[in-house]
Amino acid sequence: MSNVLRKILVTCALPYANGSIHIGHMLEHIQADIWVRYQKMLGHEVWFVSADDAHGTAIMLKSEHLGISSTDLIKQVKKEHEKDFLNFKISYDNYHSTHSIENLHLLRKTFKILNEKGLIKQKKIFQFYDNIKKIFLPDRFIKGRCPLCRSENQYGDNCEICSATYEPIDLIDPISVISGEKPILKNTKHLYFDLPFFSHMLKKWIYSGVLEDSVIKKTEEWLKEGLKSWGISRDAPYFGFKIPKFPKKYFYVWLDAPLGYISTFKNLCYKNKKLNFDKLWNKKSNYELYHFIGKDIIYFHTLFWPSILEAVSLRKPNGIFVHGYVTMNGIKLSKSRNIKLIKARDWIKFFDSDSLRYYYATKLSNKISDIEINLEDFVQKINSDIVNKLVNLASRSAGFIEKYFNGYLSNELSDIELYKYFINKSFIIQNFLENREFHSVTRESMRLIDMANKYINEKQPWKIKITKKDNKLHEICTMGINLFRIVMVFLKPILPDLASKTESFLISNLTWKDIKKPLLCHKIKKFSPLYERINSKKINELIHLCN
Ligand code: NOT
Ligand code: ZN
Repeated sequence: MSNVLRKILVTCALPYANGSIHIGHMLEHIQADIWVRYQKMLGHEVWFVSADDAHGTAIMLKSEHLGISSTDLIKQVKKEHEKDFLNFKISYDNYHSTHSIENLHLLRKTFKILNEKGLIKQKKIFQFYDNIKKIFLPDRFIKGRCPLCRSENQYGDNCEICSATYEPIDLIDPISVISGEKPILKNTKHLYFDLPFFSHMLKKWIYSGVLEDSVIKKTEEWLKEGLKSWGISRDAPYFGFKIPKFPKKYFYVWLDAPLGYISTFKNLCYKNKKLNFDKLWNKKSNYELYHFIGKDIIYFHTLFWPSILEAVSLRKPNGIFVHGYVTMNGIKLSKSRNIKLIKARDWIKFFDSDSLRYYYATKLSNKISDIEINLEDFVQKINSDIVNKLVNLASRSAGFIEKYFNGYLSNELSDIELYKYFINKSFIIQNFLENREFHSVTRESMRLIDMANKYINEKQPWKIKITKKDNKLHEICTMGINLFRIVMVFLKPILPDLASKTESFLISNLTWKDIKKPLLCHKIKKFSPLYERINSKKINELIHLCN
């Protein structure tokens, strides 16, 4: 690994401000946070930001339903989201909102440039309209049978059963989700962004090393089908930013949402005067930019987003890191379907944050395959890996250090070769962390911990009599503590709470550069349990609360 210090901006997709963060959302924030913590540990300059995605029909309807204003709703929701992320130790440097002054200015500026470059066209279209609620219906508010496979209950834009994409007009027996009535077709005028203009650029860009193969494949399919111009306006009533000189029309939420990445950084620049906005976003920037997203929004990030950036002459991302859906008992924890979801704030009442972070890490890779949560498996895995293996190694060694050696580690290790073997694993673990192969980090760490525990078992320290001349017991237990310390450095980005308790127990910080030198002749604290076993009874209590 080179010693060159990198400058990096990392984002997570912006959560909608119309509901709570559930543990399905949390996957992405945990995944990105592990990567960010790792980069920060190496000393790189990393900025980690996200924001609430605060506009759109869903938010407007939700606030109406609650009898409060949309601005009040998004304020409340933002507070709740921020608390959730704090609870799961997601280390955002800035968490902002797309309903912000920075985003409004940026949106207007962007729109002006797009207009001046002739990239915005007007079109008259027919669109589904709910004549009872007096509102044009977004694709997600129309349901019907899929025109291709005829599955029932499919949204107006795509079929979740056969993955077909289509126009709402193509749906068989369409129904308004808002009133439950059959919508009418009504004509209206809208603004369109000339996406096809960027086809050539995109066809090159997707091969520039930014995307994983499976994501390239998906994008290739869309490009092959041919791009269509993209509607960026919506009719009133809508909650969002108004379009200048286009009465009763609003910017579509999907135009101002990605701009939220930029405006959130802009807002961070106000808070941190050392940061320079242009240095990061100009085309020759030496900052790296990475977006963590779910596979449901690949389209927006591999087609629209690079095109908008190209149009306004800003830099493009260096990587788009896509994860799969979280499923529970095989069911997708989707953001829009109305199934019972476990909210982050409920989860945290029963389990600590490290446990979910660890469990997700054992399943995360850089592939877009789905991630299955099984609550029994979760409890079993945490107790087995963290309690029985990892923390056990520390506790069994620390007992002797405390009892016979006044809390001091010996001045030599019992097995230097084994110590070196562990240290030599740093390289491969760093590679796994860099490439987001977190499941391999946990697997390899547990393999090492098993080796360390086996070593202690074989040496049977409990059978050793201590004599003044013989340091064997002291050195074996010091060995145990030192091997624990190495693995805790590997796991620190995944387990921030356990890592900070470990640092206080060892009276030493967990850093990559320091582990090359073992902790010797060093006083450690009296051992107090670093992690509490989790109880499978809590699963039922949690499920009960969520129902
Ligand atoms: N609120 C959206 C979602 O799917 C994500 C917006 C991300 C911003 O939850 N995007 N871009 N491009
Ligand atoms: Zn279908």
